[in-house]
Amino acid sequence: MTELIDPADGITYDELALATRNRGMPLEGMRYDITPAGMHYLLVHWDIPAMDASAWRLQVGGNVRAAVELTLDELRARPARTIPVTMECAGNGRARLDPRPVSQPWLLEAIGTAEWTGTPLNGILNDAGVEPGTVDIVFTGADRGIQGDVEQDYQRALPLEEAMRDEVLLVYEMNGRALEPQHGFPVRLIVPGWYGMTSVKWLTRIDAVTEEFAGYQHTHSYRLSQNEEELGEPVTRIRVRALMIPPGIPDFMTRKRFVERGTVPIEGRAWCGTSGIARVEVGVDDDWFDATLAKPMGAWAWRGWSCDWDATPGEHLLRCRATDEEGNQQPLEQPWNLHGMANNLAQEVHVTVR
Ligand SMILES: Nc1nc2c(c(=O)[nH]1)N[C@H]1C(S)=C(S)[C@@H](COP(=O)(O)O)O[C@H]1N2
Ligand SMILES: [Mo]
Repeated sequence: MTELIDPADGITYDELALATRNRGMPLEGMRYDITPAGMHYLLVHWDIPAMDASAWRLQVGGNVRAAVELTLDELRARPARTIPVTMECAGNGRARLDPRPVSQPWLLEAIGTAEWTGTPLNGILNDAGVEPGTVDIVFTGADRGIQGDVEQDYQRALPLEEAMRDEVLLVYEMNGRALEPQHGFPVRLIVPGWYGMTSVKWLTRIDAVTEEFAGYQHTHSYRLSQNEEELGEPVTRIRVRALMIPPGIPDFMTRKRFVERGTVPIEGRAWCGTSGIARVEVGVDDDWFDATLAKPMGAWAWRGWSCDWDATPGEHLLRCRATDEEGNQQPLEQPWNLHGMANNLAQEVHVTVR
């Protein structure tokens, strides 16, 4: 059962405990093309497992011609690729829902862009020889815990054709350094374009399976459902979203913003897991105008945008919304689903101009 809370009742102790373990990226971190590792958002369902790099082995098996076992040195000796990837947690924005599903109470900060270095998964799958009849590739992490009364290893799967994409990597470096413990040391999966739950950390096993994987993190979680009875569509790729760096200076307690009248530069980032960014608009109260898009940093990374705002004294509501190349646009009204997933409501920033 997903517990739902009236926002008027405030944040619960359980949510606070999750929020203090799982940090968000302060939005001013969007000033960096590549998020410093210590600023990248973090989501750990249970505990960070103890990993010993010299004892670590990756087992590749299931419906394959020849099972493969790799040490860290063997993995690192394989062809390497480095790509910038924007990752977002599927629960980003959950804390604004009414009623609110009790889970990690993200506002907007469950994002980050790192340069990930690793070896393409398809090379390893080809070495093992995925047999006909394979439907899904299942990834197992070393962490174990209980969710919804079910004790489980952290497991997520990808359809075979998604797993074979060239940009799906088994990574051992983030921003040019060995992964930190909380980000999946020694090796994690990175699936560009998909919400973060797919990028399994502390990877230990990869299995080819002949039936659609029905683990807890697929059937009970990461679904877009309206109630407990409905299974709902699975959560897959990241929906289009833009965020701005809140301008001016904040109030410590309320985070409300204060700027001086005149020209105020506004900048931010926009990203989408299914296509490119076609447009970013900035809203001042109810007037919307186009921002200028910066050059893309890569197919899987966020894109910078900026504009100037002629700020007039008084209270203003700033918003931004992106549109992707397929015409999908962020909503201005809050949609709702039971687990608070794949939310991409346009950001709202309240500013006082002095
Ligand atoms: N093994 C394992 N992998 C995991 C998780 C986890 O709890 N255990 N959390 C997932 C979720 S929900 C997200 S959003 C991303 C977060 O990656 P990060 O903490 O490196 O930002 O990791 C994913 N991979
Ligand atoms: Mo997540």
